[in-house]
Amino acid sequence: MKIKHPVTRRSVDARQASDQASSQPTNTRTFPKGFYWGVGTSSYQIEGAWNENGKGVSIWDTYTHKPGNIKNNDTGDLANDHYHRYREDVALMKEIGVNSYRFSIAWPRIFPEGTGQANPKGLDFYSRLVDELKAAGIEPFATLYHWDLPQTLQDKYGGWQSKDTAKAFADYAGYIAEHLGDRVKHFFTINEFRSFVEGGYQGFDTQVGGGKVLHLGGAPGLKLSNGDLNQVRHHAVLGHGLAVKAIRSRGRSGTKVGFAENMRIAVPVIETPEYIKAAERATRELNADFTTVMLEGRYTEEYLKETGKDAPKFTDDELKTIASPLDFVGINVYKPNTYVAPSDDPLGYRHIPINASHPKMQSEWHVFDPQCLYWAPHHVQSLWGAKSIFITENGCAASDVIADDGKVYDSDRVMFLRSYLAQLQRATADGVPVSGYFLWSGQDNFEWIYGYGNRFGLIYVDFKTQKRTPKLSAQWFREAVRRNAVV
Ligand code: PNW
Repeated sequence: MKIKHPVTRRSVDARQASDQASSQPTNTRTFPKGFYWGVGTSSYQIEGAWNENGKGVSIWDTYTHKPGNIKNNDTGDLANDHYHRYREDVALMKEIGVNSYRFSIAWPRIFPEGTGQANPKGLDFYSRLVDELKAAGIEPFATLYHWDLPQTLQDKYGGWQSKDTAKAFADYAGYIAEHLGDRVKHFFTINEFRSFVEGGYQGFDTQVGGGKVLHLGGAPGLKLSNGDLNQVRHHAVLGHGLAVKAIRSRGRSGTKVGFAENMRIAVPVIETPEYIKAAERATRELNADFTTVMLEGRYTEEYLKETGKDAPKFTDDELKTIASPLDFVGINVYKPNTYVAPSDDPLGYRHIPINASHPKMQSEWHVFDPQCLYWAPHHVQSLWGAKSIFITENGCAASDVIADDGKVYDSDRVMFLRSYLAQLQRATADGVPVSGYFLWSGQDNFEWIYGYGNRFGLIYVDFKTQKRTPKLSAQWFREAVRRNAVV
């Protein structure tokens, strides 16, 4: 209901102010000064050039070349041809206005055999990319492992089944810090421990037509027992810790390092202190194998009890290495993993089922709830006292098409970003130290076992012609970045 006021000089001023407000909202949700706004990609998903200029074969080259592993038998052989088009891609990012970019380095481009002789042409590509970014005013954030392990290390050691792979990873990480550390100040060691370990070393079976069962997951396509899988988890976090140490000793003094994990997120059903405590406890236990051990230097009692005879074998020294001090914590946040309520049992929480009608984004795993982007960084601060947190991935797939006017109207992605980012802003307003946000993804790309069907980009890519078309969401994101606020 509108309330009428007598027209006085004062209310006229007020009316003018409110007219302005309607065209330019004044209650925008502003992010902290110096906030990093970026987009993310990974080497195998965009680069292509899988066998050019001395690059070694990666486990994803091997895996995608085997028919039946990937939807439509898509491969990353060419992908977005970013290896040759990186200048155009940096220019497109500059147009969106981002001040940072999270990309990953393909280990087999640098060390074709995983260890030993470096390939100077591999390093040269990333060096040129970094120069191009810096010239465009975009801060480079490099991920060292986004799943494309050199095939040689798979053949020789069984990949992450062996500590030798963790050691080789640290050598490679130190080499990169030494050679790019003059211009790259931020490194993420490993991307999504859980995804590549569980997908690649155990995977899952799925029924296909004619009673046939298909084994899916990702490279290297193994099917290990639970005990062996837990040992792989341990070697992955050990690799992270060894890499942190190598980066500290071989990088520059200002070099900063952390990890990027898709931690499981428990959301309190109701925001009361009891529910929030329950959600924190659940988040700590649900991530016992990766985030918790990296930030606490111990496996929780509950994890060791639950895994029993399948628990990983480890030493105290290894735990110390795994929990090497970090400069920031990176988390990939897409969905809540569970809703929880307080409980009287010793764990202090219970899971609430997610209703079958709960809204989802296009990916069948993608439960929609913006609250997770509030609670994830909140838990990381309250559980582990993190001083700096990056949202290393957030975004969604959508059924994007080129409209008759040549544009891409991804209204659902705009809705997704607006509502998720509003919750992230709420966290920063509450004092949660979030330093930056990387939207997944800068462009549509090779979405692992789903091939090119699942489009996550701000920029639409026609994979036949390599034509790039910024979507409506790119326009929306540009405005958010420009105002440093959710609009
Ligand atoms: C991440 N889930 O994977 C990866 O880091 C990216 O390479 C990938 O393209 C992106 O997210 C989109 O999928 C995920 O089931 C895989 O919740 C699975 C889940 C989340 C992220």
